[in-house]
Amino acid sequence: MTNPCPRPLRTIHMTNLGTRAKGPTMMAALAGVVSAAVVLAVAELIGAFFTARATPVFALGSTFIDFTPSWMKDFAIATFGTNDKAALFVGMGLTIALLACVLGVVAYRKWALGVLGVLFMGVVIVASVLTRAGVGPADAIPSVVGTIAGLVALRRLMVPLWGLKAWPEAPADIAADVEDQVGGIGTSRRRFFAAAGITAVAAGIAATGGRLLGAARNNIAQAREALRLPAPARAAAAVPSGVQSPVAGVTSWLTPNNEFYRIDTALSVPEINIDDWELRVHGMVEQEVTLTFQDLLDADLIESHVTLTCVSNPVSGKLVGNAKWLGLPIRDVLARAKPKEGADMVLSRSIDGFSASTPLEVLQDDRDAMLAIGMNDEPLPVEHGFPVRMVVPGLYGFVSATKWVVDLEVTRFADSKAYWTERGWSERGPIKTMARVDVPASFAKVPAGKVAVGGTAWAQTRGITKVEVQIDDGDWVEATLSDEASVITWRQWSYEWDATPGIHYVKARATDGTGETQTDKRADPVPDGASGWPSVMVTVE
Ligand SMILES: Nc1nc2c(c(=O)[nH]1)N[C@H]1C(S)=C(S)[C@@H](COP(=O)(O)O)O[C@H]1N2
Ligand SMILES: [Mo]
Repeated sequence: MTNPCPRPLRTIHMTNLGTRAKGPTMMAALAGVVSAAVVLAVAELIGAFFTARATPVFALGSTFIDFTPSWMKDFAIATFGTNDKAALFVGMGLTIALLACVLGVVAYRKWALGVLGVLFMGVVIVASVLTRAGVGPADAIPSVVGTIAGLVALRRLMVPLWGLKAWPEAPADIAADVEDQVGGIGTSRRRFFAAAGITAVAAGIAATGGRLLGAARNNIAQAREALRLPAPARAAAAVPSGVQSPVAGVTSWLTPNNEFYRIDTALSVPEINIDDWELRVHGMVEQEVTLTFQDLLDADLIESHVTLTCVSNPVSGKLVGNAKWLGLPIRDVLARAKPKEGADMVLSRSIDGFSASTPLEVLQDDRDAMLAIGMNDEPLPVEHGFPVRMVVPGLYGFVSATKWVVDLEVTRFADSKAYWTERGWSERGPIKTMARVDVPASFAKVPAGKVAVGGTAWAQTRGITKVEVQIDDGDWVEATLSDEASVITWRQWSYEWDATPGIHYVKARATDGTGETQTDKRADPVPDGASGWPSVMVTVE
């Protein structure tokens, strides 16, 4: 007996009608996400043969950073701290996934429109790659190939989905052979999920492979390990034995490389082969000069302890560190280039597009501004600018300490603006006199009686001549200064506090070599550095 409408068919048909809108749409969205993963993974794989900055993930991330308003950057740094880059990648990943979902659904409903959408995304990716500094037109290849691969993947995933769509809308077929159709829809689903799964795994393998291959090919870490630094023509002045505060817990006077703060706009650390590195000195000069890394190795290098400070460092902050640098005095390079009359600034550029404006005279005076290749007796760590960076005593890093430096343009403040100046920060950045209380830590609980207080203070190029401590609203009392190595390094201090039970505030302030005492006027880091007295709350029990 043939039943014109067997129950299994109705059930399946109804189920399918119910999920027709939702099921395939969700699957189309998934197809979009998998295809986006293919775009990025294939670009990553092929990108292994190009500069790391040519991969879409880093290019998009960097473009995003460039367009982020500074309040949002400040918010991100305040909220996520040094995880701000991780937060950016997560945010970017979610945005890309969302867009990919939409594109998947669009492609499912109207293939041509989906293709247009994917191509548009491809153009956006290529544009963001090509606007990175130091990339050539060929660096678009990974993104272009990635986009094509993504389109192919999307097409392959759509075919079984369209099969699904056709089923409920093809009653003639159903009537013809119910069993087959039931098998058909199951096969379509299975085919889709199998294809999606295989594609996702392949994308994962391609991305991982790309990473490994890229790392192996550009083995900058290995080149760095193999590099032997020359002895300096002028060694660093001997460091007095008493530079370290006797108070346990005060920051180490010499900051180890792996504890040195790191601030930069680079999402992927630029990878520069020492054989490829060149520094061009040009602009308002009598004589253009080009230096190779070998030129630096062969030159008369100097060694000097210099404390670097970030303009973004809040009062009591940790974005400051002290290291021994080895490098070529920039004044020697400028002496060869012979700046022309009227020039008052050097715009230094890194390979990744960062730039800093440094007053010309600061690079010519005797403060030992240098093109550094060594940090604490090692080649520069990659994230601190390998192979060459600038180190300029007395100025915040954003206007002086260009890492991965490749270009010095002698110019005028009136004619050129540096990276952060274009984003609302000042064009010059002398370091403000600042004291920091390291011990006791903020919110510490200490027993009543003698409590060791200590910290550090800096006023590079002026030096620290006095640090005072104030408990609550008491009198300012002079702390004991540790030995001074030089006016361009920080200076530590200590103080013995007779602590009574209760909640207390320990404040500090420094006086620099010009006799000026650190201002109590609170200022935010923007535009030219934070000011105010550090204050630590301590519970004495
Ligand atoms: N190429 C490049 N150099 C850069 C930066 C950057 O973003 N890119 N940041 C500057 C800033 S703001 C500071 S404070 C110092 C920090 O140097 P460090 O990371 O070695 O501590 O580097 C400077 N040099
Ligand atoms: Mo900075």
